[in-house]
Amino acid sequence: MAGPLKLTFLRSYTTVTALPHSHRELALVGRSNVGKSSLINGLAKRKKLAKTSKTPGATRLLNAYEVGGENSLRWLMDLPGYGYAKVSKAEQAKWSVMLGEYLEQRDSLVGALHLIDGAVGPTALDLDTVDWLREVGLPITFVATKADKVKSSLRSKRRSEVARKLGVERGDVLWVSAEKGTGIHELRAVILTLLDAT
Ligand SMILES: Nc1nc2c(ncn2[C@@H]2O[C@H](COP(=O)(O)OP(=O)(O)OP(=O)(O)O)[C@@H](O)[C@H]2O)c(=O)[nH]1
Ligand SMILES: [Mg+2]
Repeated sequence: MAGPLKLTFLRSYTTVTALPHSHRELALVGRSNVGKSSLINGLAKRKKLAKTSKTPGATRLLNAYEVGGENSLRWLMDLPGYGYAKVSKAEQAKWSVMLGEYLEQRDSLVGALHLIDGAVGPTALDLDTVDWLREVGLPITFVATKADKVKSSLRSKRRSEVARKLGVERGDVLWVSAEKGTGIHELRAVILTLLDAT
């Protein structure tokens, strides 16, 4: 079982070109409010490492967290969520350009952890994003969040449904709850393996 990840917040960046060198990097991708920042806190077992909020749009920049020791050059990136309707069109466009450039151009990026709200299931925008990530050729690890919000009687059916919509096998979606800690050990192990940090 993987214990809490040692995560250190490095800095926030506005553009991919401003990012310094890293060796291997993983990005948390997902709709605004899906639970990306909460997951960072859950992985580190710290409450206030990443800023979370009930109001979507809490994360507005590319936030770099170092995984493991100082200068491990293995990073986990907390990114702004997509699909937050309440910010202006201009602001949304700015974010999507920033995200797109980052995901397409970051050389050390080894994959995306694509978060899907387990209680809601994949939205049309999630599925568009999956298509786009597949086109870019970025390996995707699917993580269904907020597992605690799915009634236990519905869980099995929901797992199959979510996987089917994403076009993967049931076992290819990792179900987690940042609130209850479900699946977090497994996700830590997956992250360490992908970052070659074990
Ligand atoms: N029940 C439950 N709620 C959760 C869980 N994870 C996150 N939330 C709630 O979902 C809301 C959004 O969480 P964030 O972690 O801020 O979401 P985000 O994806 O970082 O959002 P943006 O920064 O806006 O893109 C908060 O109110 C969290 O408390 C979970 O595992 N279970
Ligand atoms: Mg956030």
